[in-house]
Amino acid sequence: MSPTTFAKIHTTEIDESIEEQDNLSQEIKEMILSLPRERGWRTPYLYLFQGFWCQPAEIQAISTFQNHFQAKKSDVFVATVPKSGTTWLKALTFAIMNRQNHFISSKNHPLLSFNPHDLIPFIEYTVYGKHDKIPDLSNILEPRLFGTHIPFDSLPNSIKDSNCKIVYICRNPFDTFISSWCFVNKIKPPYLPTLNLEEAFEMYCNGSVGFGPFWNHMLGYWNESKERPKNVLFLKYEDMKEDVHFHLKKMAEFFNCPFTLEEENEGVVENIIKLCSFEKMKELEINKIGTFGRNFENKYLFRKGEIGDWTNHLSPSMVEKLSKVIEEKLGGSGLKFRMK
Ligand code: PAP
Repeated sequence: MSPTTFAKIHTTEIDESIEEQDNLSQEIKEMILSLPRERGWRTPYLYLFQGFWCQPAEIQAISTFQNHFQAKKSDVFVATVPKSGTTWLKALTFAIMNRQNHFISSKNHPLLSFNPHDLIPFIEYTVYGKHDKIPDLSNILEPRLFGTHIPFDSLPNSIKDSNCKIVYICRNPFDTFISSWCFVNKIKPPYLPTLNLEEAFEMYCNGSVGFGPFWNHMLGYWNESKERPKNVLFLKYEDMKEDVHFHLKKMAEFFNCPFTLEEENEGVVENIIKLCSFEKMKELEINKIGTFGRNFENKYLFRKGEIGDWTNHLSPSMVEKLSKVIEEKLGGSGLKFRMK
């Protein structure tokens, strides 16, 4: 199907396609049909729900989550802009939080046989991803670890009012865009056309990308991290790449489980860094052949893992345009990125 054919789909066909989705409740179907929509990157449409763009199944899951989730003060959330280091941050968080049960140097460490997305499940795909069913979370061992791409404002009050911890990562928008564009072209369903770079770029700059606009996503967590630094830790991919040792210790302190001197002397910090490194994770069998979420291949989560790959893809006019968007939307916030 060509991009122009998408534009020509008649409204009644869209309505019918929503009606046919048996993973949506009637109430959600009706609500979705009233929302603004744009062409999606890897689905026919994205819908503007509570100020951010997402897919119908995500809207169903997020609504159930908002209506039913009860936070516990020991809960930990790994919150991210898609393609900004989620897999890495989940691996580091899991390794830090479970280091008493799973020794980092053990040959049986779960990170050697599971992808981080399986160890820290996504709220909107895994935990609440089954139609409108309310999952029983009472048997999960504490501290419970969850992942999410949901913007801060749309997290349930039960999380905002509790003392639980949210660790957030984002990445310079140039690299995030290229990483997203490459990923979507790998995992999109075969009936959708290849996502053209220029077209995807326009959508990204307009904010219409999953969980976007990216600036609102970042600012939501950025502002909250300033207000409640004990509850929201704001990290950047580039800072982590530059000094992962420092940030790993910062994370452990934030989670109230700092590394002891003994652990440091035994090399625990260094061993976590190695276990979760791009090179190590990319070479694991599970990450070469396994799948996650909706049958996406794990191998596509590990592409280059570099800062500045965008210089190989974007034209000078694209760089100028996105730089202007960044300046306009984030300029006054104090939030800055290393670009390469
Ligand atoms: P997700 O939102 O689909 O979960 P996410 O993990 O946030 O994806 O982002 C993937 C990016 O993180 C990829 O970047 P790239 O496309 O520019 O290469 C991926 O390579 C990078 N990445 C994955 N694991 C690691 C890691 N252990 N260390 C550093 N970067 C990583």
